[in-house]
Amino acid sequence: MAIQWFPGHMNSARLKAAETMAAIDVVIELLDARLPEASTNPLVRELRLQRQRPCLKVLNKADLADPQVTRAWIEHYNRQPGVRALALSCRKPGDVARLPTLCQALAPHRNDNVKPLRMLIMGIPNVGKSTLMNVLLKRRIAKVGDEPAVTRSQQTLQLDVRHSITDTPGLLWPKIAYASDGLMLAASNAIGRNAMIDEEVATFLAGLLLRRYPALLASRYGLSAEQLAAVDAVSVIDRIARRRGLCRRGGEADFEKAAKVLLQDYRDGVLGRISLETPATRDAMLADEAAKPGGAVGTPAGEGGRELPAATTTEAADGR
Ligand SMILES: Nc1nc2c(ncn2[C@@H]2O[C@H](COP(=O)(O)OP(=O)(O)OP(=O)(O)O)[C@@H](O)[C@H]2O)c(=O)[nH]1
Ligand SMILES: [Mg+2]
Repeated sequence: MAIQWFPGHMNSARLKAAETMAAIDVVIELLDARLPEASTNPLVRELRLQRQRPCLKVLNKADLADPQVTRAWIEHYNRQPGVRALALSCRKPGDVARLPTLCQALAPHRNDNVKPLRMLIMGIPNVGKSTLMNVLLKRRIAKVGDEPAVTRSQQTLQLDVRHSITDTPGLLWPKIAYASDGLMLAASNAIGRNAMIDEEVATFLAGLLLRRYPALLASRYGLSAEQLAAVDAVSVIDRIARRRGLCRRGGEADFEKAAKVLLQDYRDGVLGRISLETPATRDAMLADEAAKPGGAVGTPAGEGGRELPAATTTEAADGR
């Protein structure tokens, strides 16, 4: 089942963001470092290109992502003309504090009290936009929470006389083109609970972990490498249920509860540092999709294309 979630408040948030875009200087596009392309909202790109606003791509939650893969993503993005990217974690306030300077480089004309730099934070739900704003402000002004759609309206605050920052509600888009993107977004808690089926999302996640991070699965759930080598995604969840004593009446494994355990463990980062996609897996997915009968011709990972004002960039892939 294709995952889609575009509740009414997102449509009004999109219209409001389009309006605000006229009165800001730089977009801080927050992506999830564990799934940078799947968490890239085409609406954000469309809105900022309409107004020709420069953009800093920030791969947030880098503390949860595989550092080697994050490094590959940063190199990948920074190779593209007009794209500036860095990775960070809101858990490291020192890294976040560098953002105004990096944004300033993208809009060098906005650099005094008369023309303060106006930054707009945009991104998918639950990616850490409000947390980022609170860290920059060094105050808990915006409400945050580990669920999608916590912020429902825009809020602009003055960082100091030279900088203002606007937090926006998380935005998805009306049609997520690739099923695996919907599943990655759902696994990472960017999709409303009613728009997904935990068991389906957890089965996708288990399959991905089995292929890419079997050692992390083995150590978290006390399964041997041999056991894992012989099972599929569904049986991984079954085994988690049995290891954790999650049973229904009659002794049958409680698949639903075990699915929730796996999803929560991934979201909390207790499995270890995991990236759901790499530049190479992204390209392979797009090639597969394009080869399907009637399949869309995929754009390669990243946006490519336009020249934007040059900025100094830093590559803090570790994010811890
Ligand atoms: N591990 C980790 N967690 C983070 C980071 N940044 C934010 N979070 C957590 O992510 C969750 C969502 O944060 P919010 O700031 O509410 O996210 P948001 O993008 O404003 O979400 P919406 O308002 O729903 O669109 C919270 O539980 C934060 O503590 C980070 O860099 N690392
Ligand atoms: Mg928020």
